[in-house]
Amino acid sequence: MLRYITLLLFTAIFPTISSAASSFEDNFDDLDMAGWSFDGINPGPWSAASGEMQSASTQTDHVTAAEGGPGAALISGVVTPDRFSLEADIRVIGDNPVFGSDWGHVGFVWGWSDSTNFNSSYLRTHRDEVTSFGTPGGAENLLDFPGAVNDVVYHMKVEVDFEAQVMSLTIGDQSATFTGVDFQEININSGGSIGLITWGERVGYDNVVFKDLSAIFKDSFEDLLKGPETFQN
Ligand SMILES: [Ca+2]
Ligand SMILES: [Ca+2]
Ligand SMILES: [Ca+2]
Repeated sequence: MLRYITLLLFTAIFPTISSAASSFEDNFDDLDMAGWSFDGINPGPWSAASGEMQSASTQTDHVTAAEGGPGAALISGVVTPDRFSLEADIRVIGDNPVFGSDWGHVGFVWGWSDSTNFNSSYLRTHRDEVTSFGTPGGAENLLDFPGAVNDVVYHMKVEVDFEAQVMSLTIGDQSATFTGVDFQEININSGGSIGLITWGERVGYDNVVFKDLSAIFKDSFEDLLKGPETFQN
C-alpha cells in the first residue's frame, strides 16, 4: 500500500516539476553571462570567461557597507518567490591583499532591491561561519563551518519559505534551520532580485541552481484538488 501511495504521489507531482514556470541553472561552461544582470559595487569586473562566474579579476580589499555595500550578480527576470531554493559551488579565490589566504566573503542574496536593501547568507572564510541577515536592521544569524579557507570549493544551499517562515541553510556537511524571530531577522525584504554576492573581493560561483518552489507547490496542490482520477493514469 505504501508503495502504491508513493507511486500515486510521484505520478501526481512529477509532471508539475517539469512544467514549473520558473527555474534557472547555469554552469557557465559556455563562458558567457547571458541570463544575468549586475548591481551595486564593481558591476564591471564580473566574468564567466573561466567557466565559472567570478567577481573581480584579482583579489581586492573588502568593500564595507559604509563604502557602498556589496554588489550582486542577479538572475535576470526573476523576482524572489515566496518559496525558493538557491544553491551553487562557491569559493573565495586567492589571497586577500590585506588578510591573506584565509579571508573573504562569498554567498547569496535575495529580496535585493539595492545594495542597502537585501537578504543574504554568505561564508566568511576568516570566521569559519556562514552569516545570514537582512538589511537594514537584521541581526546576524550564524552557522559554524570549521576549517573554511580560500581556494576550496564548497557547496552551499538556501531554501526559504516566506509563508511558513522557515529557512534552511546548508554548506558542506553543516546545516541550520531558522524560524520565528531568526527567520524574520534574515528575511526582512520580500520580492526583489535574487543571485550572487560580492563585497569587492575575488570570488567564484559554479553550477548555480535556482528553483521557484512556490510554483511547484501550487501546481501540485491544484492537481491534488482535482481528485482521485488524477492518480489513475
Ligand atoms: Ca562551470
Ligand atoms: Ca551561459
Ligand atoms: Ca578559516
